[in-house]
Amino acid sequence: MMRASDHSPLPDLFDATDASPRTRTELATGAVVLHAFALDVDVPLLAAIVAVSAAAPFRRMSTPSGHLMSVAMTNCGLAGWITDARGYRYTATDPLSGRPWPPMPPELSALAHRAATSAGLGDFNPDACLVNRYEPGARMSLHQDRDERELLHPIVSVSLGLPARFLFGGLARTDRVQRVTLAHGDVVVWGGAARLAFHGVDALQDGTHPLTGRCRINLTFRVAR
Ligand code: MD6
Ligand code: FE
Repeated sequence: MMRASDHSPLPDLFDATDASPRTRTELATGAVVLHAFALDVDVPLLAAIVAVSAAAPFRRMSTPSGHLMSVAMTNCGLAGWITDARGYRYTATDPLSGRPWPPMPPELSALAHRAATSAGLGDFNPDACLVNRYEPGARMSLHQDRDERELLHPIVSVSLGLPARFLFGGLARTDRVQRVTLAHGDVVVWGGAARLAFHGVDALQDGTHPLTGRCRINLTFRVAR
């Protein structure tokens, strides 16, 4: 007997022609996980990230309160997100080099645009891509993304490498938190009423991924300015 979990071509054909609930998880109104959406471009995405990090290396930044973040970061695009003693903000240049952040590789912006369209969140043209690298034990505490000028644009988030448990709460820090596993190739598109939802990432479990090794890479695309 054929089941949806068998590797027959039939389920994929259906996936291509309807918004199958099997391939999407709605976290809230305006926030959806597109499972495996980036799987067909994982190798070119990772190659582009290697090139970006050769020009603007991953580094651990300090929060305004002086804590070193466990996640290492870099950026590409016209604007890059940073944090230091002066606060959280977007800059046009990499403070390590004084040079502009590397341009956003077209395969990255194309994927982000395609994901926002697929989620029904419109014509998305990001100017910022924050690249997060998690090694085992690295985590991101509960936060809101509110450093962008216009909060009406969605955010597109791409997960590559080791899986992580993503925490998704509500508009108040104390609201109940849902946990969802983000696996290699999963894309979260989020905007509208959910744009200011609190969220975070549990400490990364140790493991080895065939493409990234012992880490998880997350890309978040935004319209920052
Ligand atoms: C991460 N993501 O998944 C961290 N923020 O590693 C985020 O902080 C995030 O995935 C806003 C929208 C989507 C996200
Ligand atoms: Fe965030």
